[in-house]
Amino acid sequence: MKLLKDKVAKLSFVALLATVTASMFYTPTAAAHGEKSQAAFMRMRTIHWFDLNWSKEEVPVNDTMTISGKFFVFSGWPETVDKPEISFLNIGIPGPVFIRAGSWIGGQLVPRSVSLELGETYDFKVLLKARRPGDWHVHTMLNVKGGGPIIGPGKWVTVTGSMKDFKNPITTLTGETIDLETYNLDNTYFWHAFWYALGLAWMGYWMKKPMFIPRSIAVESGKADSLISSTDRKVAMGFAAGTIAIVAMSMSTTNEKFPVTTPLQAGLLRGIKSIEMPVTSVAVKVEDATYRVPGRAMQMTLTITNNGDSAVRLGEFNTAGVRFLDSNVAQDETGYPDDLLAEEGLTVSDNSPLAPGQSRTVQVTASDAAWEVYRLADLIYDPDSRFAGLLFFYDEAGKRQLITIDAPLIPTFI
Ligand SMILES: [Cu+2]
Repeated sequence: MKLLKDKVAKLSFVALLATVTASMFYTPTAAAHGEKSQAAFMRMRTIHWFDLNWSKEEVPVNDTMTISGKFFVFSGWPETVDKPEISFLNIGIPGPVFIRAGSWIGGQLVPRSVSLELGETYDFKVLLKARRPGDWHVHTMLNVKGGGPIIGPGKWVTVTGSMKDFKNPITTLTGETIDLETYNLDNTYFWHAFWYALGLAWMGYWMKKPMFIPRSIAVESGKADSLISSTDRKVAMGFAAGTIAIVAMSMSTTNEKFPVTTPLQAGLLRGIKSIEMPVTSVAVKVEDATYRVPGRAMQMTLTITNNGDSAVRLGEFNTAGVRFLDSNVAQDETGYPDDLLAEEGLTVSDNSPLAPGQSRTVQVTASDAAWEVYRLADLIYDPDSRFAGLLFFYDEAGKRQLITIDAPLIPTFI
């Protein structure tokens, strides 16, 4: 009987250990990386990312992929976020699992911060080169000085291969080709080790002799001078003169080895070209907009007027990176991230073609788990219950029009 008890005790201990160990190694996959926790109204009323395209979903180390698309700088920019006068086109990844080989806005290379204007739409492209194997959630992202990170949609991209093989060659203007991944590393290690060793040598020289109590007694009894001998003084001078000599010599040999160097290139890039957006012929008035708390949907009453010469239908509503589509009108062909794509998320009370010259008031419901998963429902906690988004209308020829809307978003409670 006792034997059995012992066995049970032992086994439960093992089970406990296993549980603890398992829980230590359990890391739930996060599908979003930062943006969910940001204020919903801020995500809806700053940068609208659209027409995004990730050129690949799987990339071997050293291969490149591009993320391209457009972003609209919302005109009703929140007060608490500085205007994007100094912004930087970034990419949201956990460290350099890719390197950014290039990034462009409006066709211009943007390695520095740029000035963007409210109400303008820009196209961008980022060229990424795979470095570290793994599954990475790659976000487009804009950093706004005085505002913080504005995180765009993220998509999972797999990097295969081995990081050992990663190369980052670059040819300098002096004609030398170097690998930025390892360039100058030995030199950095050498000089740091050298000066550290010199510091240790200085300490070692004094530490050979007793350090504290005998010296303290000598100082207190007025014999402090006896602690530093003439040899000590010579050694000190040797270290001082040697250090100055090594600094001067190594500085001049470095200048000989690298005769052409330039200062760090910096400074804001202004005059970034925005896209000339086509004149729209659809007018939309948001009569009211509500969302149920708790709930997974928002509702809008829209009065749509077609001033063009072709009948139009509403295909998409896009806010904070979540795309609600009416699958009868629009389908996604870009491999947009699943968790942000509501393929049949948009319901319009009457989405029959709206003839030219006609006006119609419709009930539009944008509904998907994403509304809750991406915590847009958390607008209830925000100090400004207003939303903004993009509406995409399609005419009979499939031509698309983009209309931006914004209005108060009023909660309704069950
Ligand atoms: Cu992410």
